Amino acid sequence: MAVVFERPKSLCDVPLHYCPGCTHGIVHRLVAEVMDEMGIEGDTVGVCPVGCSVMAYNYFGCDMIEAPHGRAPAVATGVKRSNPDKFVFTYQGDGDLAAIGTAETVHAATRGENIVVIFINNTIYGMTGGQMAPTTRPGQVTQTTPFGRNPELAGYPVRVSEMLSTLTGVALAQRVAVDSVAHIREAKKAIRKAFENQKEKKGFSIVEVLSTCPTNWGLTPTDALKRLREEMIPYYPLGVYKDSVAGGND
Ligand SMILES: Cc1ncc(C[n+]2csc(CCOP(=O)(O)OP(=O)(O)O)c2C)c(N)n1
Ligand code: SF4
Repeated sequence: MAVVFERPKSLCDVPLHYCPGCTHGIVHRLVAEVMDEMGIEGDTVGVCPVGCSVMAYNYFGCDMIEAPHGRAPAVATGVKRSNPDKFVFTYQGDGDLAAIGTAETVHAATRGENIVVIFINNTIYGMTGGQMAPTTRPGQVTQTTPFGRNPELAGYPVRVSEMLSTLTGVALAQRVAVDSVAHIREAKKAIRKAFENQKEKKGFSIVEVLSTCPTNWGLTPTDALKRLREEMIPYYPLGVYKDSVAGGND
């Protein structure tokens, strides 16, 4: 019988610990499919964050390192510089990348480190119980903003792709989403492009993936996807913010 669907080789055959309906699993699969297609599983080092994806080292079949507290781009820098022939990627949530690790992210990007950053923006601190993240939208209810995020008190969200797109060292800054099959396909293309950029030594490539956290949003998986589509995408428009290869803003 023809096989029409199977687990990518680069994804370990173990149950994921993510909550039902969480889209971390979809993004894991896309990264693993790209590694399979490029045949690079044995030549890739992934760097994990703090946050719900802390245990991604149990799920990807390539070599993995854990980098606590937002330091993933710094660790990835060291790995890549000492092993320039390896593919190196980080996998980070918005608390890890855009709060605890803002400095590491911005400076790795501005140095043009030849790494891939997979950035999961679910607008909340998932692992620690749903506190406000830098990416929490104005008005969004979280554990620490029970009346909705008030920009007068908490400031405005960080738009990571837009911000990084202004930096010369960045080769690719693209925002995608995983709320529909069409968007998941686009997300995979962006991840593939980021890894191809690394192969061609183009510099820093970030793919921001708008994702769900049904548990801390207090929504069913279906309603979480609806929120992603109807509330998050209008606030965080999808698209390529910088593509130096295709004649971006440098
Ligand atoms: C400096 C510091 N502050 C707070 C924490 C606690 N902490 C661990 S994970 C996490 C939230 C991570 O959220 P995010 O990166 O958005 O990932 P998610 O769990 O949503 O996938 C926090 C606040 C920490 N580890 N270090
Ligand atoms: S808490 Fe949120 S981000 Fe974490 S696994 Fe559950 S649904 Fe996913």
